[in-house]
Amino acid sequence: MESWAGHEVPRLPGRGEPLALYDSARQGVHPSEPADAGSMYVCGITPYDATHLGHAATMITFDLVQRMWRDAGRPVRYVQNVTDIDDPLLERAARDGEDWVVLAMRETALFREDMEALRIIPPEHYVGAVESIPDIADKVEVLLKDGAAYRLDDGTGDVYFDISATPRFGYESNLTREQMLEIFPERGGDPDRAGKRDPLDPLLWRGARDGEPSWPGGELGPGRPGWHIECAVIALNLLGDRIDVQGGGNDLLFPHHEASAAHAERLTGQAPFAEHYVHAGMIGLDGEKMSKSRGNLVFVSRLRADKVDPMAIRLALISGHYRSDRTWTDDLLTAAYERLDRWRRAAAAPAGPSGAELLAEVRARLADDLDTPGALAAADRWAEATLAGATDDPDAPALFANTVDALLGIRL
Ligand code: 5CA
Ligand code: ZN
Repeated sequence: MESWAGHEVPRLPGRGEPLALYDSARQGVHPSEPADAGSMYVCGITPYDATHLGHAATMITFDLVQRMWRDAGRPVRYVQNVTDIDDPLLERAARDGEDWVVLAMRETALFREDMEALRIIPPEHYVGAVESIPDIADKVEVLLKDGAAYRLDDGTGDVYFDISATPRFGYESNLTREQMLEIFPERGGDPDRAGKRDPLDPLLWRGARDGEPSWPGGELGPGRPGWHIECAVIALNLLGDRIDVQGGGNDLLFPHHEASAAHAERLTGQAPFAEHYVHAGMIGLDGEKMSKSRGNLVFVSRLRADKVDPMAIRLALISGHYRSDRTWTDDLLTAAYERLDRWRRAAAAPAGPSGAELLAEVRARLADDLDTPGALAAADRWAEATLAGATDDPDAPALFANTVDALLGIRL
């Protein structure tokens, strides 16, 4: 499907630093130095209640990865999906008496607008689950034939993945089986479904039901894809057997990314599927995770309609570290406006302290697992000295503006 429009990213002098990122599987910060192009798959929206600030924060996080790789001279291959068919989307459409296709199209269009406003560099491929159904059905068939999947014998046509088909199940999330069993039903899993070999086996293909949309599945029979196989197949098809970064919010640590990795690894015979499994923290409101089910959502489009500067939204969201769960408050936005104002005045100054040093510092902070609070502090120090009248470097204000534009996505 259509992605969104990109924008010019200024080129910075010299070469950026190699990026190190926290990998959930290895539970540590490790270099992410793709030999050639950096490949990244990010789990995108299920198109309803978009774009809330949690979605925005996660998309900004992976936008920073892309910016760092580019700055280090690497081309980037970036794929993002839209889960434009799944139970939660159908449930929301039914609740509101709306056609699910119309709901998905409208919300995806809104998401694209918000991404553009937030200056998120678009993915090379923006791919819907629906358009991927033939490919997904093919891969489910392969798993069935390979003995890694099984069909329930209750006449539904539902197909499940057998988690014992991979010896590594659990390596990505590092959760105990007890923890997995607790989380699984909270995140779309069905541990109590009769006929499954293991309660944690994830759904690969849901056989057609009356009143539900379905697609021809070849030998599988009509139905629609499960959630995890969607992301595994889209990533494999467009990025190859092994990717550098599998990204999303930390609500996807389990079962989504664990199961996607298991599917991909069984299909390719190669492990790990991703070099880095990178998870952004949850954005909350009033102490609770911002989520569709809780309904405590702040929308980017609502803020934009209220004439809030998207750059202030972006700056507010990156003022905390991407990995920490954090709370959205009006104070955060006020502080972001004050910072933007100081930065804009400093960028318009005739001179400032060394621009090269500022650039090196911002690069170094971001290269260390996207330390945005550290990068913002460095920019603040430079702006403060500039506003206090430092005159060392007449080229520094322009370089400062280009640095925060190229690396942080903040256009002054
Ligand atoms: N379509 C699936 C992924 S394949 C999905 O999780 N959709 S979503 O609309 O629920 O979320 C879209 C992206 O935003 C995911 O990467 C998810 O992890 C992330 N996300 C959802 N809620 C939050 C939140 N409160 N804070 C930060 N990120 C969030
Ligand atoms: Zn996904």
